[in-house]
Amino acid sequence: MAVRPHSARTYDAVVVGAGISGLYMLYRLREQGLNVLAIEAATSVGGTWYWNRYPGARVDSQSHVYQYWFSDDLLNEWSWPERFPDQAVMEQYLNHVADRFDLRSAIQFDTRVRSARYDETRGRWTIATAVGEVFDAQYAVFCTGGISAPLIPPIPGQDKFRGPIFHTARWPKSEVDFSDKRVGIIGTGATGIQVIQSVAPQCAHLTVFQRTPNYAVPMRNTRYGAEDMAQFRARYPELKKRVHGTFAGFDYDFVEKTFAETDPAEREQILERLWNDGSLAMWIGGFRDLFTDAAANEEISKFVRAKIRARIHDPEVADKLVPSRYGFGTRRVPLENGYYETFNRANVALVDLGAEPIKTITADGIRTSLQEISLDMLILATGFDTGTGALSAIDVRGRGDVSMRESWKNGIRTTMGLTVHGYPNLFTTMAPFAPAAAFCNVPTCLQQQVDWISDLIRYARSRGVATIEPTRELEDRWIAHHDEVASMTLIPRTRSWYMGSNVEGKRPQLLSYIGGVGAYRKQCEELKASGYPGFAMA
Ligand code: NA7
Repeated sequence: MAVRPHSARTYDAVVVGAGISGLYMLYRLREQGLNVLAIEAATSVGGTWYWNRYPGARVDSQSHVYQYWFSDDLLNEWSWPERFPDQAVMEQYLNHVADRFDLRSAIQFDTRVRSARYDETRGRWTIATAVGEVFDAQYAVFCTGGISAPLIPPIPGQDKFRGPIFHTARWPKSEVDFSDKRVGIIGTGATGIQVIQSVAPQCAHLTVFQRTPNYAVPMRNTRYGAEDMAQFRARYPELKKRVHGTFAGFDYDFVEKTFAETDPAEREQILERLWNDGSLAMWIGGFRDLFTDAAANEEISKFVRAKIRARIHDPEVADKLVPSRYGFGTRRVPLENGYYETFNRANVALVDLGAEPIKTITADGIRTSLQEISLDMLILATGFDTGTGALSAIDVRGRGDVSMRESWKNGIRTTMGLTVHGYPNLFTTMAPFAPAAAFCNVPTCLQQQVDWISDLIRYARSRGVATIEPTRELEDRWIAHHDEVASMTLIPRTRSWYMGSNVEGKRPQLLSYIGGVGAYRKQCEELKASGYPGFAMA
């Protein structure tokens, strides 16, 4: 007979992670009377906004939608200083939430979860940490983030380099001094762009190592005062509903007509308007056929390419920086502040890794196939093992001792990114096949996912149900639907973290659901309203 593990601390639920979704999950589960512990690897709350403290880190969503909606008091008392706040403000906000709702007392910090095993006889999870602590819980809820497992590129020689090497997602808390330093940055994604434009004016010399150029859109940031906040507060009741119904969880949505249906003069007008908005609306608030019609996508790409080219002085540098091999918006569109002008500076050099790949890191810098570049400091803005990385770092075993990480090597499986067949009473947020990070203003999706999971747990408990598990049929149906929607778009044609193709050996598969936040939510709500068909409850 299975017994409760020796010396285990017992909870109704263990939540792993204290970022945006972990904090909210803790709040919701505690609200319904559960005894909950949250376990967090960091020394404090914040998740993404705790770890990513590199220079220039800033949110690409407008602050008035990048927030929690569950408390009117919180909405009324918190004032955003800017349209696009920086990391420090985001971290302050999440700390404020943790304190305001007394969440910290239920979080064990500095603790990394190593394994989670389902005990079929008892219908409970045994969760063990890296230092051997053991927790026993009915529900295991993984709020481990979709963009949280940093990717260290397999470039040889990293141990030989004499200077410091920083990954942007493991940036030190103490200030890094760039003055008099020759800095190298590998990576030009959303993170690389922010760190490049911030470090260039502070250092002696910067070399940017670019594998793939990106289409970035100017961020038009503004300061907010009391009047702006009063206007937003008046709109909050409407906004909190609106964000759940749009394509990408923002307050804006696609324009009505497709690019193909719009005449050329009007297209130009719309594109200029979107460009001048200085936000992600240029991408997910414009023409919907950007994602599905190669001809429309090419025309919009041409518009963006011309905007970028006009800002770069040296035509040869422009040839390297302007993307030509894939369409605008088929990988994440970063926002930037003077990124392209950075390459007009005398102290900045661009190395095109397509023409001269990195051979090795040496004691003094980086050797490409054509040259040796001397560096004092190296920054890796090389991204993440997205979607699965954080979950696969934990040895999760469900019914029959089946390892999630092993079975996912043959193809990822989830039911709507919220639960997994074979893993009863296990829930996930920001996992593959829900509309997370790639196509969603993250807090919108995370709050919807947390609410749905919390409602399901409430439903089960109110009926005396001990275990909840999606059926294989429901999961198959969801995966088929997810794949079908993905195949109707241009996204799978481009190599990016969206497809997991930034990780060597990872099977390409669109990680985020692209059917739209509103459509996804509707399907979740229908399941809930009809008593969760497709879920085995015992
Ligand atoms: P991304 O978008 O995955 O960008 C990583 C960058 O690092 C990208 O330019 C990569 O080139 C480059 N990279 C990765 N590995 C290598 C190697 N081995 N050699 C050279 N260059 C490399 O990560 P970010 O952190 O910028 O952003 C992730 C998300 O976080 C972002 O989209 C936001 O939603 C928040 P590649 O493009 O793969 O050729």
